[in-house]
Amino acid sequence: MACLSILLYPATMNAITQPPAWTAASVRALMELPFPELVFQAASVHRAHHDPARVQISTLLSIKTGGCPEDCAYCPQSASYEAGVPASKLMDLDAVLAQARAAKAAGASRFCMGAAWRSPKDRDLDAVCAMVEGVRAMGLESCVTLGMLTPPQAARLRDAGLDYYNHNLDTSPEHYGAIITTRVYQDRLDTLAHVRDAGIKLCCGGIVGLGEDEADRAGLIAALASLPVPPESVPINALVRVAGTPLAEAAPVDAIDFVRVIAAARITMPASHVRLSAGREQMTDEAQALCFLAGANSIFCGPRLLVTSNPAAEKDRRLLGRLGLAAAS
Ligand code: SAM
Ligand code: DTB
Ligand code: SF4
Repeated sequence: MACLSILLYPATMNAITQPPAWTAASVRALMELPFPELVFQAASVHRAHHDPARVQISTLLSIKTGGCPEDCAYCPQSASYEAGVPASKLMDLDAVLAQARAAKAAGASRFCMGAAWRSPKDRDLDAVCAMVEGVRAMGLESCVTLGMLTPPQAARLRDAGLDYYNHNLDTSPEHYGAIITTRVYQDRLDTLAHVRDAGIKLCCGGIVGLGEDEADRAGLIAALASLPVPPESVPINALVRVAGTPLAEAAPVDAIDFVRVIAAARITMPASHVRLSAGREQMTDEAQALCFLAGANSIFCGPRLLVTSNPAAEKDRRLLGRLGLAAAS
C-alpha cells in the first residue's frame, strides 16, 4: 500500500504548500497502477469533491458544419478529407435557439455550439454572441468552440456572457504533429490563455485512439493538469472513426485503457467535471459504468454530437436509471 501511495504523489509535490505538479512520468505511473487500485483512488477523489450520483448533462449543436481549413486527422469536418460532410453556412439565430429550447426541455443544463472554423471572423462572432445571449436568457449555461481566438475576440464572448469555451489539446505535445500539421500545440495553449485571461471558464480535453501510446495519453493528462488553472470541464473523447478521414482504420480504443485515462483525469484534476464525451455509442453500458465509477461526471446527451451520432435520449435515460444516476442541475 505504501508503495502505491508513493506512485500516486509525484516527487515534485510539496505536500504542505503546493498541489502536485503532474508530469507525463508521474501520470503514467498512476495510469499503470493495478486497475482496482487506480479506480479506487479515482472514486475516492471523486467522492471528496463531487456528488457521485450526479451527472452534468450538456447538448451539442454544430452551428457551422464542414469545410474547415485545418487538417486534424480525426475530423470529418476538415476540407482536406472526403468524409461526406458538405460545408454549410452559419445557422440562423432562431434555428439555434429552437434547438437550445429542445435541449433544455430534454434535461440539459449546458448548450454547446461548435463551428468548423480555424478561427472566427469578426462578423461571425457578432452572430455567435447573439446566440450566446439567447441561450443564457433561457437559463442554460453556454459553451462555444470556434477554433483559435485573439484576446479581443475572447473579451467579446465574455461580454456576451459566455460561460465556457471548448478548445481541446487533443493529445500529447509529442504526438500532436502526427495528427495536425496546420497548427502547433502552442497555438492551442495561446488561445486557452486568452480565454482564461478574459475570465471565461475552460472546457479542455482530448481524444483517446489517435494511434498514441501510453506515454502520450499520460502526456495529454499532464498537459491538461499543468495548465496555469486546470480546466473546469475536461472532455475525454474516444475517437469516432469516420470513413474518409486518415484515422478511419485506427485500432479501436480498449475500454479498460479508456477508463484508466478517465481515472487519471479525475485524480489529477479533482475539482473539474470530467466528461465522458464522444464515442459512447460504441461503448457498452458496463464500460460507461466503469467510467462513472472512475470519476466521469458529465456526458453529452442528444442523438448527435457535431456530425456523428450519440446514443438516443431514451437509451441514456435507461442507462442513468440502471446506474441510479441523476442529472445535475
Ligand atoms: N474547430 C474547432 C476546434 O477544433 O477547436 C471546434 C470544433 S472541433 C470539431 C471540437 C473538438 O471535437 C476537437 O477538438 C476534437 O477534440 C473533437 N473531435 C472532432 N472529431 C472527432 C472525432 N472523430 N472523434 C472524437 N472527437 C472528435
Ligand atoms: C469535445 O471534446 N467533444 C465534442 C465537443 N468537444 C465539441 C465534439 C465531438 C465530435 C465528435 C465527432 C463529430 O460528431 O464531429
Ligand atoms: Fe476544423 Fe476543428 Fe475539425 Fe480540426 S477539429 S478540422 S479545427 S472543425
